[in-house]
Amino acid sequence: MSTEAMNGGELIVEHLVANLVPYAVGIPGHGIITFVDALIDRADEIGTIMVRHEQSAVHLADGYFRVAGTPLAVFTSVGPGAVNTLVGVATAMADSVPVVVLTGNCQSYFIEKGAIQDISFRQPNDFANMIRPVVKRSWSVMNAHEITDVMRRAFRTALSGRPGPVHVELTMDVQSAAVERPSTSLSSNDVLGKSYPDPSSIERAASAIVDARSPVLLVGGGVSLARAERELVGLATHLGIPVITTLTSKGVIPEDHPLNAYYTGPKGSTCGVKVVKRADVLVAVGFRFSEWASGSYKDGEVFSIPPQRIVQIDVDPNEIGKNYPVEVGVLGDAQPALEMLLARVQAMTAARDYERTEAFAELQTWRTEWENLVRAQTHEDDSMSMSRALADLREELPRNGIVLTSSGHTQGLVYQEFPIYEPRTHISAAGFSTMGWSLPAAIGAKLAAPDRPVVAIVGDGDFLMTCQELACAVQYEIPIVVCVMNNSGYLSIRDLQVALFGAERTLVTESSREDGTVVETDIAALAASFGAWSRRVTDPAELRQAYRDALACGRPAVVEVMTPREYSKAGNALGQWSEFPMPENRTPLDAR
Ligand SMILES: Cc1ncc(C[n+]2csc(CCOP(=O)(O)OP(=O)(O)O)c2C)c(N)n1
Ligand SMILES: [Mg+2]
Repeated sequence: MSTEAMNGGELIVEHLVANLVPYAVGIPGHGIITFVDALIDRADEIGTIMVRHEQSAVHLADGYFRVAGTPLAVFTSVGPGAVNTLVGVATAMADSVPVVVLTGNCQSYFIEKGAIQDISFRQPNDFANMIRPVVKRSWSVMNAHEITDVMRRAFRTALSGRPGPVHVELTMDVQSAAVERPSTSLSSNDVLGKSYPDPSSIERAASAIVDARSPVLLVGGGVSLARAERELVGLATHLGIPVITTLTSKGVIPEDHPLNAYYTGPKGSTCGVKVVKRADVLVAVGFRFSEWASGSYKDGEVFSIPPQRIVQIDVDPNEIGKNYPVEVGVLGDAQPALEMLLARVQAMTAARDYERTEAFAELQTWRTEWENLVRAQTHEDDSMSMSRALADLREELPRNGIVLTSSGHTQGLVYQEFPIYEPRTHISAAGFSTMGWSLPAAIGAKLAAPDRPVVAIVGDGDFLMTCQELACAVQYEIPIVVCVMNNSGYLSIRDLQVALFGAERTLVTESSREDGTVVETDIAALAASFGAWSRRVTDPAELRQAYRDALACGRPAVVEVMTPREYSKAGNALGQWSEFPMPENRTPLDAR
């Protein structure tokens, strides 16, 4: 391709187009306006989406990636617009989701002089310092001739190894400077390959697994990200290994598969904990031994290492052996690693007739035991509850429907109670549990999967943090469904206050006046004001019709479910957080 003159903004758009980025999402301002102008002429190749808050732009891109597997670009102006991305970027970082964030900057020659919205309070150009801890890498482009090198590095960094968000800051003069279009390809896709593990580590892992008396697969978000579900289920079924999943991997093996062993940890499942305790070898794949999955790292609570031994596969060397000593470490992408592992295991031993074993029968007993506990909660009686509302939603949602959660009671309840059957149909702000994530992320998920129903399941507090993005969904006619469990408050935290400190010690968690009267937001009316379809449901008998109508209406839709406020009917009885540092002068409630 020949070189041609263009401006910096146009060259950046050229990079996005070459990397097949389908949408640029954001809010313009003077600091990014030349880049935005360059998008106009490329509208056939890259779409644009206007959001109502920059945090939502990143969440939207995050939701898109988790379903589509390819990144979007986010753009913001300088100053507050850029700073507004931080929660979004941190959320993406916590779950290893790539997003390319472009923020504007003032003129390079005005940095530190007092230019409008410049962030140079303590050091020049400090926004990069703000965002650095929550991105894989940040670049401040001060000269237009750096654009191509930086954009190439940005895409490669975001997408290679353990993926994650990256940041590129562009001064106003960089965007408007004359540059030449490079004659070489701008696409990063043709240079990136998967990280293959060392075959000798695969050999050792295969031996450890084949020789194990009772192995268990601990599967984390790395398997969802690598789309390695086929290889995972292949390995599990060849040897009859139970599979434990997490918030980021729920559904990589269908939850009605007999080898699915649900979740570990006190906020996981009884089944998962029993399966893990029985195991001698823990095969962790893209699994970071988080606090919840590990039972707050208390020896014997979930894991006992040693005597339990670990085979750990991860694309990030920092994860291998981070929390527990590892017998075999395999450094590599979960997809090729599991593929190679399966091939070695198949060469070492024939498929095992696991369905006749005692261990399998035990697993089925434990699965049923857990499913009965869940059923007791979802079908306790005929009254309204979050669990009941979720069970009815599951009945109306096809197996390939996508649900999103972010925080509060809904995140835990959907994790524990809502059966998921296909990979990446349960997507959650797992590591950061960010209120406000689900609604904008659902818009992104729906863009990635326009033919499947997409439902954000949120509490009222979660919804009210980003509800303005209903305007975005209405503007672009993106028919997401938002199911809001309205209990007028931050009741999961209120319930924590009650559980730890007592019923009389709740504060700033209930939306009520001093005299106790509840201040209720009419969420259905609020949704209607944005132009969305909406319905408030108080009678549980009307839930299923409301979901049916919302899913069929073809517009952005909000089902507001009025759920109980009393402790403990408000939330979840299926397990609690096991490690809370009580104030030393207080006794936990249950010990009083
Ligand atoms: C941005 C953000 N702020 C604060 C928290 C801490 N937090 C976790 S759950 C929660 C309450 C959520 O309220 P709501 O969405 O109404 O759900 P509910 O607890 O009532 O089920 C809070 C404040 C958080 N996770 N994210
Ligand atoms: Mg609430």
